[in-house]
Amino acid sequence: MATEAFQDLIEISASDRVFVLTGAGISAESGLRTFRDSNGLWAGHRVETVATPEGWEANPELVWQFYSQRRREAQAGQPNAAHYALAELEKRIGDRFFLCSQNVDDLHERSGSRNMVHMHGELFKSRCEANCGAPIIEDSHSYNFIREIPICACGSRLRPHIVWFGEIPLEMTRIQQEIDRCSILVAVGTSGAVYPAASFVHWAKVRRGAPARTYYVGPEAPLNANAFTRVILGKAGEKLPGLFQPGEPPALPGRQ
Ligand code: BV8
Repeated sequence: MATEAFQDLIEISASDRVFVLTGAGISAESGLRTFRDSNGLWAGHRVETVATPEGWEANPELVWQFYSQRRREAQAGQPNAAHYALAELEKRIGDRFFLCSQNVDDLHERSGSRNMVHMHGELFKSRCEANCGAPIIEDSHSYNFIREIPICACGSRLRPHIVWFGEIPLEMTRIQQEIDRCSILVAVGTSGAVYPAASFVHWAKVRRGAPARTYYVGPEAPLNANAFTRVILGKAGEKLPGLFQPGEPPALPGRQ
């Protein structure tokens, strides 16, 4: 792992496929708290209390209040330069770009990202806890003043459409496929504390064919820093604009 800070440039050839993994750090400059910073999201809450199925069973009202607060913060936040830089890269390289976010906010979508998944769920969606078959509900209003748990048409409780600890992340088959075919993996703003997301950099190095080039962008080295080809130290909003250097696609035959 090299940590040159001088040459912050990721060259992308016309055949490179780019897999981007984002974590809470990419939304930090939008005013959303991360998890493990000192005044982080978990401040005042134990993970087990608000982000596990057991915590939900024990105190669903507290869990709904925790996610209502997260919704309010996310609604107040605006995408930052890092979100826009990824949306711009996607525009430039099209379907050779894939974004996997650990974040449950909607800042990537609001900045224009399209080819993406939320492996840990989405803040503004709720679902029937009994999986009765009712569709996942898009609810942009936050449950600000929850007094009773919202109820599904089948009579079961609605729960946040969030992947809690101990639950299986979403879209893992698609994620594995995209890692297998990427030649560049870029992780942005994630501490490498949570699995399986923290393993993606390892998967990208043992994929079929040549190991992918792997980069981390953030102000401090993540726990899995040694796995990256290069660690680019700095804030996402400062480093991502201008970081990617896509090569021009080959001119179509007959066109000059
Ligand atoms: C799974 C939704 C199996 C909630 C989240 C025992 C029992 C059961 C499971 C386990 C176990 N032991 C270990 C596990 C696995 C467990 C796990 O990893 N636990 C950890 C604590 C050890 N994982 C799971 O349970 C997962 N499920 O394993 O199922 C399986 C696996 C594969 C295939 C099939 C089945 C499910 C985990 C999902 C939990 N849900 N989120 C919610 O949001 O409320 S996790 C939550 O924390 C986030 O979503 C994120 O993914 C994760 C890590 O947070 P980060 O994004 O990294 O944020 P953090 O604060 O940590 O770091 C911020 C970083 O940003 C810092 O590095 C900082 O330097 C940087 N930064 C700050 N400012 C900036 C910046 N970077 C750039 N620019 C800036 N300006």
